[in-house]
Amino acid sequence: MATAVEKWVDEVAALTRPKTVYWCDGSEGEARRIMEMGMSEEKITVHDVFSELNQATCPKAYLHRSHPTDVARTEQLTFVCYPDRERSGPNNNWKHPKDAKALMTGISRGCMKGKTMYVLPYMMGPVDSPYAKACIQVTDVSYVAVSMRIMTRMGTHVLKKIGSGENFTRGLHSVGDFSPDRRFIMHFPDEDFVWSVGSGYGGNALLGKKCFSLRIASWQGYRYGWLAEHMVIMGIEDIKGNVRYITAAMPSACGKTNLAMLESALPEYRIWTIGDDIAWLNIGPDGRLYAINPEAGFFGVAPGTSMKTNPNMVRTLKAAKFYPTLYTNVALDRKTNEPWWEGFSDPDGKDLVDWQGNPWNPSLGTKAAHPNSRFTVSLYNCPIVSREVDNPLGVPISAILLGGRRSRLIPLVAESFDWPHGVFTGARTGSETTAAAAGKVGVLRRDPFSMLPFCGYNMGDYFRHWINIGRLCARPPRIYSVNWFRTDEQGKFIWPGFGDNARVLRWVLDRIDGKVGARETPLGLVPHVKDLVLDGLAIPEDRVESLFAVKPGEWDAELAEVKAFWNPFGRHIPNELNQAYEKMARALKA
Ligand code: SAT
Ligand code: MN
Repeated sequence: MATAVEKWVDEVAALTRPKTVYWCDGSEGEARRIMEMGMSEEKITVHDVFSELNQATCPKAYLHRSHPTDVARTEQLTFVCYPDRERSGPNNNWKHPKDAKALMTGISRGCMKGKTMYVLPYMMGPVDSPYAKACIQVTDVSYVAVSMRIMTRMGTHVLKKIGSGENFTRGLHSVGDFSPDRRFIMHFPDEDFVWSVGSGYGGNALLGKKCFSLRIASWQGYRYGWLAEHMVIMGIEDIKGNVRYITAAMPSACGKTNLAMLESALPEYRIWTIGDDIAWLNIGPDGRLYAINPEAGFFGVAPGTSMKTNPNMVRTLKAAKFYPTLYTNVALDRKTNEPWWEGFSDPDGKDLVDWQGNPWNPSLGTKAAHPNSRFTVSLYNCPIVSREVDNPLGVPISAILLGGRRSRLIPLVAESFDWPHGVFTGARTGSETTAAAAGKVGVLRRDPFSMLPFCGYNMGDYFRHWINIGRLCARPPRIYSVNWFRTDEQGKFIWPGFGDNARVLRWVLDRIDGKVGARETPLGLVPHVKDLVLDGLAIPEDRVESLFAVKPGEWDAELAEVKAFWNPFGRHIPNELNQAYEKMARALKA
């Protein structure tokens, strides 16, 4: 008798008509064969899907050039499909599941003709974790198949786990003809199903990532009492060997990866990385919140990554452990056959071609690497990977950081008065947009909990769910807002960021340990500057003070924007948030 997995794969093949159906076992030998195919038989426009990079200096590394119109997430083409429109909320594009399926069936008919359909069995989360989920994705692109091997725990063991049951998440992916007119990323949360056609880009195509582990999983979490979040998970070890764990939410391309593997400027602390993008948070038997990383790799932004900004990531990329490491849409030095991007090193003396393969030099005034160029590399390559990374129960969380990219208004760090106030802080967060999504860069938009593009249901209900989780936790973590991006009158960053962010983490731990006091502001509790360890930093004290300035006059527009953002959610916004809003507005006027 055919299993539910086999039946579904047959159904998909009957619709999409691939030349062959290939069931992946997740082994390295198989990945090598798929890479070979991507270097010989398959092309995207004029380029092979992969080309080999310098194996002496970049072991196991390959370059991928995407279709030039397919370089970032396309939020306008991303839908969640519930029978009831209100369920999806004003934060999502909506289609009725019936209409969405009719549309997708039309554009998927025969879309894999002449191609191989890869069947990928994978787990999101540590294989033996009660919180992990078994998934099956099909795809017609070698790049996606190999990326999924890096980003998830993939292998035949997952088929064994599913057995003849129906308890698995399905992902149907095809690049179609790459046409943006026939590109859709459709989510069916009630069926644990994602259907994506027309894009090979990370968040649109690696369906275990944003599509399942955030959009669909957030809906599962809402129903079953847990949280799926766009968060880093990291351990901070002090000089005595105590390790405390925190999570941190930040929008795409706002430094999550750099934070997750930060090299501490304070020698008495060291960091252990668990994840750089997604956290699943469950309430443990002791009433604390426990985090697992559903992923097994990093899909990080290349530009700006260097030995100075993120030495542990450079080491991760050079570690010759897990096969392979992929670079997507970076520039290439033809002299050395090494990848290159802005901020990595001096371009002088290199023979560079840009991300599309055209000769490039700085005088052209263009970017050599695409601003959203990426690397895909295993978590197990990371020299500071935490030994808890495969712990099936996850790690207990002491603090949650909520960040954004704000040149003004938002202080370097502020502690929330209590859990509901923390939820309010998350719900009012704004951030300046980045190249991680198609559209304009640098415009301020609300991005509550950095989840605006990823919350798979009505975000008002999501805020209420957050409030409830705090009630259900006997020992909830404290919540902090952070902002590394405040600028001065000249537009220069005031705070150095990167390894110096350890100074902020230290204050957070000192607060949790009751070692330091704080100053009350309308936004929350901020540090007395004397309590920040600033040795070795060449910033005058008044400049540090300016990171915490709350200038009431500046807040009128911000308050109005928060209201305007919340307004369409109507009765879904919990009362606690309206009360916290009024309280803050009053305090800012006083
Ligand atoms: O494109 S991804 O969604 O995978 C990465 C990101 O934008 O955070
Ligand atoms: Mn992300």
